[in-house]
Formats: sequence, structure tokens, C-alpha cells
Amino acid sequence: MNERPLKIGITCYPSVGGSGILASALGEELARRGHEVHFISYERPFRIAADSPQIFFHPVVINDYGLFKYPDYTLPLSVKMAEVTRDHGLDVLHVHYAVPHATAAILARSMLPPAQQPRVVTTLHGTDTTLLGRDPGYGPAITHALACSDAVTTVSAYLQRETRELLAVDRPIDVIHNFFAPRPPRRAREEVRRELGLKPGEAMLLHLSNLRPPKRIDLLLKTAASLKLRDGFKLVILAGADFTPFLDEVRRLGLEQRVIVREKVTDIEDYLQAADVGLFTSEMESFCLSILETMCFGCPSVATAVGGIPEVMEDGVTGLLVPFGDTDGMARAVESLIQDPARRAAMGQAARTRAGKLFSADAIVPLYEALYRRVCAART
Ligand code: GMT
Repeated sequence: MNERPLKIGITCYPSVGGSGILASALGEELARRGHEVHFISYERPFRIAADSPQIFFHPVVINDYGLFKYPDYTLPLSVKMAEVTRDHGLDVLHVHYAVPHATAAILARSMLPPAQQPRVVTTLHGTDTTLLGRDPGYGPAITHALACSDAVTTVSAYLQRETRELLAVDRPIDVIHNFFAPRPPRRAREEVRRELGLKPGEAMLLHLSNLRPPKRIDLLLKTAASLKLRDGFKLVILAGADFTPFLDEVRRLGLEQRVIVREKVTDIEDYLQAADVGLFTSEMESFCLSILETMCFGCPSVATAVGGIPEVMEDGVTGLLVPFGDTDGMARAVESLIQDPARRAAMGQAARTRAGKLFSADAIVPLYEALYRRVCAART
């Protein structure tokens, strides 16, 4: 039996960051599968083109009233969520990152008469549990929003366990891993390597992140400085934030000729296809979407064995995992891959296969569709 397409509202942080990238890709994939998707946020998510079919964007306007010392986003967001749900007959509000999106969705739902109320699906991405969940000023509000959601998902089994423990949540939580749907690169691999000034035989190490404290950029640079093949590599950092605070450390470690930074790159696929080894020194990751992005381009990674990373990478098969903080061990792991192109290629191939099998749009998006159908059926 053909089921009717759904109308889904998605709220996320629209800027560079794992949860926003995932939410944007999910919206695009749902629209491609015939559903109607409404993004509700303060800005259009940067990977969503203005003319995307079946995708609508509803901006939340924030007024800076003189009375408020701090501008409020939660209330105008909830009002916009209620308005879009009512005007477009949304079935589901799917919020990515609990704070403040889940609270706003619960409030929006209660503003509407029962017949117009949407189902609320909350996807936890990481620091909404591991950082804000521990904060007494946020924890109880997050726990309340999760209890009131029609479904809660986490992007890894690790995050499911953390959520149960830290937020004392005893309701069912579905694990739906992240996916990545790469776009075709716009430039040829050789062109990108030339732009980066890579010499023949020089290895390109790639790190992509928003540079926030859990990414431990200090340890990333320390690992690069520990590499004995001083002239055999360049570390390319695709920085989703200002890199200036790290420049002193680059100079102190004598890495000026080795580290290349590109800020706020949107065409990440150009660089992913050009990389030889991904490098990730995070102290915490619920998943690490960037590792998956490298896997999709047949690039093995060296990463810290923290949080959900071991669910994404298979140690010794798709890359190498090293205990957190062991920068010498990380440097040795990177060198072993630089010096063995055949092993690197085999791991890259295994990474690409694993990404396609477990973390592709085709593997993951139907799980979200089934979840939406389940919550919609539960209250009819
Ligand atoms: O660290 C980020 O990229 C931001 C953060 C977010 O919520 O936007 O990332 C979290 O969500 C990503 C997408 O699900 C995960 O890949 C990251 O591992 C996770 N970050 C942390 O847990 C620190």
C-alpha cells in the first residue's frame, strides 16, 4: 500500500556544525523521497539552496526588546513552529539538538488544539547531553522536553547510554546513526592539491571541525609536531570557526610551513577527495560526522577512541584508533599510514564500503521515515 507523503518541520542550528549538516541532509533526502519539508530556524541552513523543490524555509524573527538583557529565541521559535504547523498541517516537528529546540517544540505543540498538534521527535547530537545535560541550569529542562517528546533518538549507542545516565531518562530512545550523502566535488583532485601547494609524494592530512574545545586542536597540532617525517606532509584544517586563536601555537611548534587553514569552506567534498589521512584528536564525540565524511571518499582516519567514534570506525580495518591524549601514538599511527600506501588504500576502500553499508542516506533515512510513521500512528 502506498503511504501518503508526510509534512515534516525541521529545526536545527543552521551554521557549520555536525547537527545542522545532518539535519539539512535529512531534509534534502526526505524531500527527494516525496515528503514536504519545512525548515524553521533563524537562518536558512547553509547547504539548502533557495530553490530546492519540496523544501520551504520559515525564518524566526528575533526582536531585541530594551527590557531584555538577553534576547530570547525560544519563545519566537515556538510561536513560529506552532504557526507553520497550523498553516501547513505538519505531521511532525523534528528538532535537532535539544536546547532550546525541543522545549520550543513541546511549547508549540501545547499552543495548538489537539487536532492540529504535531508529533515531536527530538534527536540528541552530543553536547546537548554531555555538556548541557550536566548543567543544573539546563538539565531538568532537557529531561522534561525528552519526556514530553513523542520519540527521542541519539546518533550513537554511546550517546543513548550517556543520556540515560546523565539525564536519568527511562523512556525508550532509538539509536539512529548519522549518515552522509556526499555531493560531487566541483574541482579535480589534482587541482585542489595544487591549490594547497602539496608537492608530489607529500601526504595530505585532513582535519575538519568547528574548532570547539572538545576537538582539542592543541593535541592536533602537537600530533603534527610529533611526526618525524617533517617534510613529508601537510596538515589541512577546514575550520568552521576563526583559527586565529591557534596561530601562536602553530608558530611555537614550528609548523608554519606544514599547516594550511581554510576557514568556512562549504565545498568540503573538494578537499575530502584530495586527502590521504583524516586526523581527529577529540576528547569527546558522540559520533564525529567528519570521520564519516572522510570515509565516504575512501580516506582512512587516525582518531581518538572516544565516545561514539568506535561505532563509526573499525580499528585496524577502516582506520586506526588511539587512546585519547597519546599524541606520540597518534603520530606513529599517522606515519604508519603515510609510509604504506597499499595499506592506506585498502583501509580507505574498507572505509568507503562501511560508510555505504551502514551510514548512507539509503541505510539511514528509511529509519527516520519509519519512526515518523510510528509516532503518527501511535496517536491516531
Ligand atoms: O561538534 C560539533 O560538530 C557540534 C555538535 C553539534 O551538536 O552540532 O556535534 C555533535 O553532533 C555531531 C552530529 O551528530 C556529531 O558528529 C558530533 O560528534 C557531536 N559532537 C560532540 O559530541 C562533541
